[in-house]
Amino acid sequence: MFETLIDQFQILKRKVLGYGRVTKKEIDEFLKDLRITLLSADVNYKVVKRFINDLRGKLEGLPIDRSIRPGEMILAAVYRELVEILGKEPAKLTPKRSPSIINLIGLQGTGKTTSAGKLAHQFRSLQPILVALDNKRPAAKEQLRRIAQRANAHFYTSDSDPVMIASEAVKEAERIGSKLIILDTAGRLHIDDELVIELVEIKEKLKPEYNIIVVDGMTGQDAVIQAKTFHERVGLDGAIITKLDGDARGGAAISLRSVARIPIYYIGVGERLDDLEAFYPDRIAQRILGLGDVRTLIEKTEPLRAEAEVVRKKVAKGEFDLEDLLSQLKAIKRLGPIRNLVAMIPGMAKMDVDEKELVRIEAIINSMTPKERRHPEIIDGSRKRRIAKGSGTRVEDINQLLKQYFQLKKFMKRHGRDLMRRGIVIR
Ligand SMILES: Nc1nc2c(ncn2[C@@H]2O[C@H](COP(=O)(O)OP(=O)(O)O)[C@@H](O)[C@H]2O)c(=O)[nH]1
Ligand SMILES: [Mg+2]
Repeated sequence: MFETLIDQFQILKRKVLGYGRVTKKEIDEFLKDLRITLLSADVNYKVVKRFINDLRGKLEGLPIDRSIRPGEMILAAVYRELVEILGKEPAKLTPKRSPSIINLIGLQGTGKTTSAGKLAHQFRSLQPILVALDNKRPAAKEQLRRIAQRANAHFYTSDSDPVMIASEAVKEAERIGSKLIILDTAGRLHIDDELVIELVEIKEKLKPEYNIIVVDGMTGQDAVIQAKTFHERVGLDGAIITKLDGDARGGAAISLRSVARIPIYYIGVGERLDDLEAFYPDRIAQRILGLGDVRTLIEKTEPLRAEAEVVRKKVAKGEFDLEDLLSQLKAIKRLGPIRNLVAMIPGMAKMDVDEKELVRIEAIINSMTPKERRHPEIIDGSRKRRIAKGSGTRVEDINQLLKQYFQLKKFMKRHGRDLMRRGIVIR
């Protein structure tokens, strides 16, 4: 499962972790690779488009810190976005009513009957009863009977029409003390009106607690379309995606949530009764990204992300002080966007190219007291001489830095918000 993505991400990761700094060029290149990776895993193209767009916005605002490689920040952002697209919080199937009814819906061969057995096994403490509603295919009923036997579950069927069989099963459940009724409905090769009418009727008469579509993950985008169509025509509470053990790409699992807009409860990963896994967006994202320690990465990057947001707002309003400027300057070596920005400011172009200049500015600011950094306007002649001495520079250098700072501040006050809106980020 997800082998295609896991392999591709290994390559992408190696590349991205090698980035010394991240400019628009690297971001563009990375997103292009990522796009191809997702498409080749059969992720729905609309989902890919949204994924890339959202991610671009986040990457352009990436916080910078010396202790974290830019590539790590990128991967953390990808991870967050992936969790988001997979549904963020895990959807839990928890039968509460007594008896509760789980109604399994889906086309033929998707794995309904198999999944019915898996659910019976999963919820064995509720003494489930499996109910065969497929009157068209006697073999289907026989298959469920055998699976019920294997799962040690009750079994019920009759020759009545499907809605009647289900109602009879409710009575049977009450009689034998079963707290969970699992309906294995008829499947078809295609979604047709007759099937939809039957399913809607079952829904209205029995009011199942969960109406769940079972789709075959190996059919990729077909599975996603089925979920969407059944949801539109019948109304669903969630999905089970089966046969993901056989699908190396896993595009259905990644797209379904955001295309069909229903949660994924479980994935089927084999033919045995216990080959059913709860669907945890964060664990899936971790599996795909191959980051065993993705949690550590997130813990490491999260505070930074929050802090960067604060600085970003300060800068945008032109409210930054020399302390902020210092941290921004430290980032310059790594970051492209600030170069672009700085180059636009009259008299600031020099700061862009000269790395030695950066070192000097750093030394100057380091020689200031915290109060001076926060309120550069208090720096008078004698303070300038002291700072120059402390940093091994000349008073002219101090004057020039302060002039640049006040210019930048004025500039940002006037244009900061606009620049941010246009996606030019200074940090
Ligand atoms: N590998 C694998 N096979 C599955 C899975 N779920 C179902 N199958 C197989 O898919 C086939 C069709 O399943 P079945 O439950 O009869 O589908 P139904 O027509 O929807 O009831 C059977 O051969 C199952 O053993 C799964 O998660 N993984
Ligand atoms: Mg079946």
